[in-house]
Amino acid sequence: MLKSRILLIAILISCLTFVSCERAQQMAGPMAPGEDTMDPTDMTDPTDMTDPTDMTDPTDMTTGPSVVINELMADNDNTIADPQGDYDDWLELYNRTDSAVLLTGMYLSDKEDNPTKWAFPENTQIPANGYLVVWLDEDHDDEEATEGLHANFKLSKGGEVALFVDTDANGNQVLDSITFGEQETDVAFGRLPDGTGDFQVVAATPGAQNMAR
Ligand SMILES: [Ca+2]
Ligand SMILES: [Ca+2]
Ligand SMILES: [Ca+2]
Repeated sequence: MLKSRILLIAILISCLTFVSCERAQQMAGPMAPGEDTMDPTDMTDPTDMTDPTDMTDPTDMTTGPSVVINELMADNDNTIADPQGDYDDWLELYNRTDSAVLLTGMYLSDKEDNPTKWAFPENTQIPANGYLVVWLDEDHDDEEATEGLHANFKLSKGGEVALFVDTDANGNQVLDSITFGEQETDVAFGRLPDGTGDFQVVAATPGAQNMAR
């Protein structure tokens, strides 16, 4: 009688140990190659596993800037109006990460010799995996233009450069730049796919996922 009780207890303990080991393995989950095991957001955000950009090229998410220039239009005639109703040049940024990024202390410019031409207003944020459109219309001082972000330069239809710049103790750091040639009216130029692809002619999608034209 005592022997069978001891045996029963032994079986129970081994069962419990087995179950808790299984649990621990399940909770750890399968690791994608190259995934950062120390990143707490990977553990808490279940969407990480279904995001195709994470699966196809995880290295792009951990190297290079968090936010990149994603799309631009240098000659907007009737594609999209700004909040004041004007058809102006625009540029779209894309946040490649699963966290919101604060753009305080960062700049946009169209001049390599003046990379800090336009500063993002304090506390400007770009949401996780989100987009931010800046109107390049020189309406930065326009008292009517309170809605939307308005930079102090435009883009040339004939082609030029757009820079996205950060500043730190070492000076200015160009996070991303795109040099583009002559642009067609109402034709957007952007990365395909978002955030990582090469710039090419795309369907205009300001503030949304880039799409083939
Ligand atoms: Ca223009
Ligand atoms: Ca405007
Ligand atoms: Ca877009």
